[in-house]
Amino acid sequence: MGSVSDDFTTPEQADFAAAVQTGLSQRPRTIPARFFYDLRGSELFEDITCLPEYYPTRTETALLRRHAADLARLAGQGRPIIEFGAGSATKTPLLIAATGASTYVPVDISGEFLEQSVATLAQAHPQLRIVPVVGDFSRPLDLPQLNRPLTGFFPGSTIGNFDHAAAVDLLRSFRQTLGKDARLVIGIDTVKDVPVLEAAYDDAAGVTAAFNLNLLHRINRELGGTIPVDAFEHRAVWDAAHGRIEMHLLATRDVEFRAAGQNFTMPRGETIHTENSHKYTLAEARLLARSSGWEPTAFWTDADGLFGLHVWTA
Ligand code: AVI
Repeated sequence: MGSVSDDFTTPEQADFAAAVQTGLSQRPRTIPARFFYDLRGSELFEDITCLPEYYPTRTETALLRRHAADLARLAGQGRPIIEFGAGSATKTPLLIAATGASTYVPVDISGEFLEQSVATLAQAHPQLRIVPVVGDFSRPLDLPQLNRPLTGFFPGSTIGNFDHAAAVDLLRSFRQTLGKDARLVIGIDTVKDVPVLEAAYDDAAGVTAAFNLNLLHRINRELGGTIPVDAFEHRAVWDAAHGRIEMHLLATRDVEFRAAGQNFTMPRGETIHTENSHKYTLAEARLLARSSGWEPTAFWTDADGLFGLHVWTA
């Protein structure tokens, strides 16, 4: 019998297998949220962003549109934009147009995903210089030669998927990567009424449920899993103590299965914790900026206070 790294040959598969082995063996059981995003998971996430209950995407997009003139003034005009993540076909062009950037540097760990989004952007903006960087943006990066200072872009409240300590580390590392006089345009979801929050993560059409359950299908597809997916249900609950929505997969009966070369048993009622999505009040968001070496410069929200768009200065 080979070890896990022999059985699951690509580095991505070995990483996934190791995370599943460790995560399903501990209590509470967890699988890190980054494993949601295989091809199917990425498609489902795109569908989530269009759901009526999922307010973040359309609210942030409207804020980028409404505050184009403010962004031109405060986010740094004509600077190269470094986006942490492969970029969104809608939001990225809005920031580029607002600030008049002529160079765009998307940073993503997945070369394939990066290629796709670069191709879409290049077609729509033939005059834009696009310099994709394949790399892990959670570590300080060496960027190509660029005209400094730089403006970073981290939309979507992706910061919310990191625990507080990890969020501070990440934002510090952005600061280091971006360098002197940098600006960061960052979208951060706000704390709001619990029913609104829970509906955003448990929509009526069941798309978020499918996104969560896809993680189990992915284990079955890629790691020789025998998980009876029909025995699991999606749960999304607001945890007031931590200020976050937690997503779980709940076993609705006793189950036994194999995954990543190991046997697991789970009694009915136990869950696998799959994601945290932290929400920040304005005061908490400012504290997050200052604890990670940034100075909060500007903040905009919509009439209902559903989402926050911030500009920070290094
Ligand atoms: C990517 N991230 C910011 C999303 C969020 O809202 O935390 C992921 C997501 N999970 C369920 N719905 C959306």
